[in-house]
Parts: sequence; structure tokens; C-alpha cells
Amino acid sequence: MHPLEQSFRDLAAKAPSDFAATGNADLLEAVRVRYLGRQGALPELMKQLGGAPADRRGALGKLANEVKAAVAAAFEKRRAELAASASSAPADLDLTLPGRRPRLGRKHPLTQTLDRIVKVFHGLGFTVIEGPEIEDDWHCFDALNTPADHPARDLQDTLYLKDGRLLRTQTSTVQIRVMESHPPPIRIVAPGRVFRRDEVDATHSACFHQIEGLYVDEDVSVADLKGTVEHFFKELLGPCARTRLRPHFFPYTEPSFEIDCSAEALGLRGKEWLEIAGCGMVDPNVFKAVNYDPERWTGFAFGMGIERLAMILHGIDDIRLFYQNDLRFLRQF
Ligand code: 2U9
Repeated sequence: MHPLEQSFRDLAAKAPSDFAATGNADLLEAVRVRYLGRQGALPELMKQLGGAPADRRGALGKLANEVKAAVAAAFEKRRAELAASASSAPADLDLTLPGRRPRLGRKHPLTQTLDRIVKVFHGLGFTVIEGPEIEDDWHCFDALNTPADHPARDLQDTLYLKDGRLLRTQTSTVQIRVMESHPPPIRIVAPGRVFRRDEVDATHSACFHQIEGLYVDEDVSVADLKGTVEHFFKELLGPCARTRLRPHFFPYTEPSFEIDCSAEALGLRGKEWLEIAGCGMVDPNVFKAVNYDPERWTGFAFGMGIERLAMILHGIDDIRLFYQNDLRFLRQF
């Protein structure tokens, strides 16, 4: 077989499958140009016909025309197929438009704040523990050295269910439950939703979030508490954060302190100190309530409001913004 004949036959075999493999009109056109264009494979072969021996030229020319017709037919067949499938797509579907990037969600600012707090306590070996939001008087008040006639109950008035149970006013309920079921030592933080019978305004909400911590072991002192508080706020806010403890009263801790943080570390001017959390040494009566020997065990506890911390950190002036799910607010975090 003359080499030119072989080339024509090879081309005739390959072109139809190349056309069939194209997925759109642009690709099909590119393949057509490759085979049939002015400098395409077929015209290039045809140019060589003049160099073939005279007695073969006629047969080769005939073959060339047959191949050309077959390649053109294969092209036409694929063009028709692609046109048919394009016309069955919806008229308003433009596949050449750039894709739409899906909007990524993000964590709620309160969750982001809680995550930052928990990360620091993880580093100190504390375990996160959760508990029920519906509680009883014992876990919310009595076990926390707040008997029924204690004035602190008025400050923490809450919502009661018909059966006498209540919505917890603090997550200390969780710590009481852990102590009731586990012997010391204890190192836990309890984040969660709490409830108060409060008038709602820019700084008060009937439902808000807290994180409380509890450390129980032998020979725990106020120095351990102070060191932990200082470390925590430096980790959370940066090495410039200074803290001070101011005497206060809580029924469940003795002595008790309010924790102030240097306003400078929070990027605030005007004030020198900002009240940011509370803490104290666990009252021996709390240990008695959970059958821990108060002569042997000592501990410290602390608590802070997540909303208050997030508001200070981000300069948010209205607590209600956290609960309205307004994306113009949420997208800022
Ligand atoms: C046990 C014993 C004691 C937890 C503590 C505070 C001090 C405190 C407030 C901060 C702002 C509540 O969210 S807030 O309104 N909390 O100041 N909380 S000591 O004391 C405990 C916890 C558990 C068994």
C-alpha cells in the first residue's frame, strides 16, 4: 500500500472518534480546524497527491475525496448532536457564567467567645461539663449555701415550673451534680444558658450565658485562685492584661471577690478598671452539702457572663443584638 493511502485511511479512522469526544461547540470547532482547516491534516495530505506516481494518482485522489466526505459527515453528525442537547437545556441556563461562591457560615459571636475561654481552661487541665437547664431548688440554691430564706434568692429570682422545678440561675448546679457523683480532685468548667426574672434592657436579659469553674483539691489557696485568674486573662486578652480582686459577697464562696480587669488591656479609655467576673474560695457549707469533708478539701470557684465579656471585647452596647439573628450584626464577627 502506498504510504499516502495508509495516511488517508488512518485519518479516516481517527477523525470520527475525535469529533465524538468533544463536549461543546467550541471544542468541536477546534477539532474541525485541526482536520479540515486550511492547514489541517486532510488538506496537508491532499497537497502530497501531486507527488504520487502517475498510475496511482487517480485512485489516491478518489480515496482522498471519500475520506474528506466521511470526515465532513462525522463533523456534521457531532454538530447536530451537540445542537440537539444544547437546545434541550433551559433557555435561561448560561453555563459560561462564573460560579456562585456559597456563603460560608460562621460561629455565633457568643460561641466564638466561649471557645476562646474554654481553650485557655483546657490548657490548664479543666474539663468542660454540661448539665440540665431545668433544675430543682436543691442544686440551684440549697446546696450552694443559699437556703429558702436567704436574701440572695431575691436577687436571683427565676422562672418556676408548675411542679416546683425551676430554670437554673447559674451553672453552679452542674458543679454540684459533679461533686455529688465524683470524689475530689475536681477541675471543671461548666458553660451554659441561665435564666433570671430580669427586666430586659440593653444590659440585661432574662436568659443569658455563663461559664463557671471549680477546682477542688487539698491545700488550694487564694494564691492558686489569683494565679489562675491572672493567667486566664493574660491568655485571653494578651500579656498586658492586669487583674485585681476586690472583696465581695457570694453565698457559695468565702472569701469572695469581684475580678476587675485593666481597661487599657480591653482597649477602653476613661476608666482604669472594669468589673469582668467573680470568684472565691468554695464555702465549707457547699462541701458539706455534697458530702465532701470540709476539713480536708479546699477549692476555688469563679464565674463570668459570656455576653458581658463578648460585649466588652467587641464594644457591643446592646445585649439584645446577640439574640436577634440579624445578619448585619452577625457577619461582623
Ligand atoms: C460551686 C461553688 C461556687 C461560682 C462563682 C461567681 C463567683 C460569679 C457571676 C459572674 C457574672 C455570675 O454571670 S454572672 O452574673 N458569678 O461572680 N460565680 S464564684 O461559684 C461556685 C460555683 C460552684 C460548687
